[in-house]
Amino acid sequence: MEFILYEVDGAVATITINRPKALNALNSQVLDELNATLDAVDLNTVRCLILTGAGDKSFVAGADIGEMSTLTKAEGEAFGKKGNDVFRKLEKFPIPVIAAVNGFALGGGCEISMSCDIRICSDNAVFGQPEVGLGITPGFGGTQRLARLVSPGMAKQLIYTARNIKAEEAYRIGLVNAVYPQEELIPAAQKMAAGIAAQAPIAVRNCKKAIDDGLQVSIDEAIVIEEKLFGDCFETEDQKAGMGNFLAPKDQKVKVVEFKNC
Ligand code: DAK
Repeated sequence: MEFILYEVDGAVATITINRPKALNALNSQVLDELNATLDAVDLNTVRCLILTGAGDKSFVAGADIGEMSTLTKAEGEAFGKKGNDVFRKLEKFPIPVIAAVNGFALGGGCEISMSCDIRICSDNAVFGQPEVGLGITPGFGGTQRLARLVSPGMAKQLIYTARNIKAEEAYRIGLVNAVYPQEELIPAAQKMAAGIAAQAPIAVRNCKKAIDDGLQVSIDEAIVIEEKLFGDCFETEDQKAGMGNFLAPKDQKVKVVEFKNC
């Protein structure tokens, strides 16, 4: 891999988009490598994923404008599909994905962060959808995910004006969950990921699925989705271990249940 770094530390894996000379802009090769990296994640051991960018200036400064500038209509569509397929894979990834946004998250950069379950950022982070200034609409789901994450009115304002916002404003409108000094961002992401990885993995996956699938349907249908995924947990050893530990006599309880992911 030329542009993707992949590291595993216990049950937490980190994917770093590593193209700092172009501020980690997404070209076709980055998208292909990201796709292959996601396919190769060992879901038997990895329970939470962190996505970040190399360096301390940029998470992802968007789709590669140089590559895009010469695309024909058909090539533009193919590029859009490639990106959307990877972003959707990330969004539907069975385990939680935390975006650790370490600088610019513009255009496709903002969009890829919104395909993750949780966003935290450094204090120098800048978010924005500048596409209308380039003569295009957001193409990797920005119009859809931003409106769902913040509000339609706020998303429309940001997208129509192409205005970039800093970390504090992103926090205020609910686009990110927390802001950290740059050097504390990755440790904070790792701590959060480890906290997630320590929980019963099947239950965590089912929570992700329940929230994501439930948001697409009516509340009545969503509750049925939750019921099903709740029920599924009762077939697992982890449910027996978790509840067994709660019910065990005080002197036999363990502080941390070691969930086996089965
Ligand atoms: N693409 C390619 N190269 C980029 C880049 C990008 N998006 N962003 C930065 N770079 C490169 C610069 O060209 C420069 O390269 P060299 O000149 O050194 O070779 C290097 O990174 C450093 O950038 P700067 O010199 O510009 O650094 P500054 O600190 O001065 O400025 C900046 C940082 C982030 C404010 C600035 O680089 C900037 O404005 N970058 C562009 C940000 C942007 O507009 N991003 C949105 C791109 S549009 C689609 C699907 C999706 C999309 C489109 C279509 N379809 C469905 C077909 C997505 C579109 C986008 O993401």
